[in-house]
Amino acid sequence: MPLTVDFPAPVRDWIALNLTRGVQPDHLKRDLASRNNSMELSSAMVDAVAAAFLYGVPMPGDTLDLGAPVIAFEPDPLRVPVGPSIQLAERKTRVIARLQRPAAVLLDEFLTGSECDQLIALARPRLSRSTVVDPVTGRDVAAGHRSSDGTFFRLAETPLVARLEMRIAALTGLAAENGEGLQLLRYQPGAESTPHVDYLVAGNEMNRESIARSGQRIGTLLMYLNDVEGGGETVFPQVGCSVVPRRGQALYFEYCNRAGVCDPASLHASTPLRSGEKWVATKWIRARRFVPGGNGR
Ligand code: PD2
Ligand code: ZN
Repeated sequence: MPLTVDFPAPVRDWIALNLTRGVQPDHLKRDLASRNNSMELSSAMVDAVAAAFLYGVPMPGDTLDLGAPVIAFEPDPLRVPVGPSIQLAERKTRVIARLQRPAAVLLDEFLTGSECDQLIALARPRLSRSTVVDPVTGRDVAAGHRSSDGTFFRLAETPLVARLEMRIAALTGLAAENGEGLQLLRYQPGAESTPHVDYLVAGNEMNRESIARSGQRIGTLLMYLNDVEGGGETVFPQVGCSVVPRRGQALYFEYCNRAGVCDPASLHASTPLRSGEKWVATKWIRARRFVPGGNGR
């Protein structure tokens, strides 16, 4: 029978701030224990906040259950159909490889060469420096983990974008409305995306409101629009796996199970591009219809 205790909001926020700054959980536990808290309570408080960062689960409220089961990620099967090829509306794509953890599939001929060129031509004149969400403030900031240029398209903004969104819906079995606006990214030499997870961490008000409006992000589709000359691989450092971008191919991975727990093994990055350009189109997919907030997320 778990024992329920008070969890004062200022203590929770202090733990969240220090975890965001990179302070080790054990250090925080010892610090709390030195201030008249039992080690069991100190550990439970830090573990509950750390779980929100690691597994994308909600931040604890103003009470805590001591002795509650430890959170662990249990993978669900990928939503994608099984088999060597998949019919996606008017187009058939071939499966190159599947990965169980993180749950992923690599697809050939997801887009035609002409579709890749058209997307690049649409995006090139409207590129600006990519932004990321600051985990503390929730605001968009330049640089951070990504040094590419990018632009977003509205849902069905052009006939090509609408056609691709139908293709993605057929792949995932999720409505096109669950998708955030298609994002086009261009990496130039030296540009990279440092290791991150795509699910939203409830560490700031903007992310909490975004999750409340549209549900958690549950999957990412990366569509590679050109062959790269060197570098620019999408890597999953927790599982030691990388994907080399090939024009027209797509990588789809899922990280949030039906219980709302997200997979830390989905940590990923784009390695620094050595020469030329890398173009990729990204679709982030929500658990429910995507309703953008003031910052577009
Ligand atoms: O361009 C990539 O390979 C990449 C890597 C990591 C893209 C993203 N994340 C993303 O758009 O979330
Ligand atoms: Zn990413």
